[in-house]
Amino acid sequence: MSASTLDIKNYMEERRALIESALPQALQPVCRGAEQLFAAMEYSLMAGGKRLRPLLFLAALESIAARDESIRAEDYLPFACGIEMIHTYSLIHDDLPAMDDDDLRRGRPSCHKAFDEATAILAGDGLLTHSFAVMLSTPAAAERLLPAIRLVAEKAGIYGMVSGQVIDVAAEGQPLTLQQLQYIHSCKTGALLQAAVVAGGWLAGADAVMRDALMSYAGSFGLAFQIIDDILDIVADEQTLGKPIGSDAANNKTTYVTLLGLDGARAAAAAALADAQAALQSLGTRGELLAALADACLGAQLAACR
Ligand code: GRG
Repeated sequence: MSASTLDIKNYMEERRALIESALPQALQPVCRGAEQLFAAMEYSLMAGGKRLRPLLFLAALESIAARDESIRAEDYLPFACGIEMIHTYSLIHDDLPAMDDDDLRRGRPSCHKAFDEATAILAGDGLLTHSFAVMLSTPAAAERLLPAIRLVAEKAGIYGMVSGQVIDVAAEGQPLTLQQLQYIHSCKTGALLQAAVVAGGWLAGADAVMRDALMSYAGSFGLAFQIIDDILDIVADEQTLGKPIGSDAANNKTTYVTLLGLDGARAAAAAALADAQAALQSLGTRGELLAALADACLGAQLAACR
């Protein structure tokens, strides 16, 4: 294993540990009479996801901050946690019977199975709403914090994930072109990844050129991530994935694999990963951490897609 591989693994482990210890604090104190709601929020939030979005957020923050020692990852954990809370809410709602109707998530019963449907809906609502209070508690200057939060609100909401989900649900059972599929996923999955990365940039003082590079990196990262997710839905097993496999086919969904075949989907994922790396070029050495993260997260998964 090369030195740089070792470094990125250490980086990811250390940042993940920070995120894991900060997350439960975001749901304190418990509101009297709403113990079941808090239990459901904590159940889903602490179920052991990969913490990809907060990791990307911290990596972008630290990359742009470069040698500015006044920017320490520890101080930005509230923002990182808020992003993970939004992601977790989206998974809870996505699993509901009215949406994907999945019984398993992150290796255990989905929220509405472990609790009940009303509690799961409200746990999602609670995580989403409270995420903004948590992000606003980040000790950063308002001129950096507010645009970052606004970006998250737009990309997680009606100008990103929520609209992507609506279009996806409406398209169920209908054949889609590659272009339509890419549009849906750029909203549904890519937008929150973009928000995480570019918000990290905003908070570290990235200028417009840097933010463009980060946006483009995260867009391509999201595309590769989604194509790999489609491939894994076919080639992985339920235990590795922590959720049912074959759910795309069962839901009659057009995927990158149905449109391109397995080999074509692998090639498209590799091309998107290369685009993500290329987008970082204008950042020079500031792009190295994000490039290594893309390789560690996506390159490794892609290699496992055999
Ligand atoms: C309900 C508004 C609303 C939106 C839901 C993100 C989403 C939109 C649905 C998730 C459906 C899905 C399985 C999409 C594929 C890509 C994806 C987002 C996978 C889950 O993200 P990971 O792999 O999960 O980062 P962990 O559990 O590791 O955090």
